[in-house]
Amino acid sequence: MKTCPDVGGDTLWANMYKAYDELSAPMKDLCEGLSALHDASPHGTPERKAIHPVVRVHPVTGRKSLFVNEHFTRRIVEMSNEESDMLLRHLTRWAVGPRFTVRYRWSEGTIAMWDNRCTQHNVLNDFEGERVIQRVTVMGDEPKAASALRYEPFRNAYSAAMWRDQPLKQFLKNRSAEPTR
Ligand SMILES: O=C(O)CCC(=O)C(=O)O
Ligand SMILES: [Fe+2]
Repeated sequence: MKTCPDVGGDTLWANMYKAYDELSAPMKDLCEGLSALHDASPHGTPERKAIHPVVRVHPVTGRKSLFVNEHFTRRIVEMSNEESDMLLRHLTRWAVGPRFTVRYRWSEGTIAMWDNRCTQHNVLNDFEGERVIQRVTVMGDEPKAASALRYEPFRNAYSAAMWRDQPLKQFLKNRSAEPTR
C-alpha cells in the first residue's frame, strides 16, 4: 500500500474453502455438478467470457472451494434463467457472509499476499482522498471442477423470456465453433 486514506478503503477477503465446507450436503451435491458463465462487464470488457465450475479444486491443497461471485458470475449453465438467478443470489451472498470474511485496515507500506484460487476480495468504496496500491498478479491456472459435470447446458423451449438465454446460447455456440485444442 503506497497511499492510504485516513479513514476507509479497507479490503475484505472471504474464504471460499469455508463457504463451500459449510454448505449443506444436498447443496454441495447440487453445486458440484454445475458450471457458470462469467463475464468481465464490470471491468468494461463484457466480451471476456468464460465458463467455470461452480465448485473448483485447488491444484496444490486439493481442497474444494466455491467459485461464484456477485461481480463476474452471470448464469448457471445447466439451469433456467430463473433457477440460476435464485441459486446465484443465494450463493453469492452466502459466500461473502461475515462468518467467512476478514476485514483488513491498511497502513502505508503494508504488503498483503492472497490466493485468488480460494478467496474473493472486495475494497470498500467508503473513503475520500487518495488510495494508491501497487499490485502484482501471478497468472492463474484453469479452474478444475471438483467432480464431473452431471448435466447438459440448459436448452430453453420457446418462451417470452427466451432472450435471457441468448448470452449463454451465443457463448456455447461460439465455443463449439472453435477448433478443439
Ligand atoms: O486495493 C485493494 O485493496 C485490493 C486490490 C485488488 O482488488 C486487486 O489487486 O485485485
Ligand atoms: Fe481485485
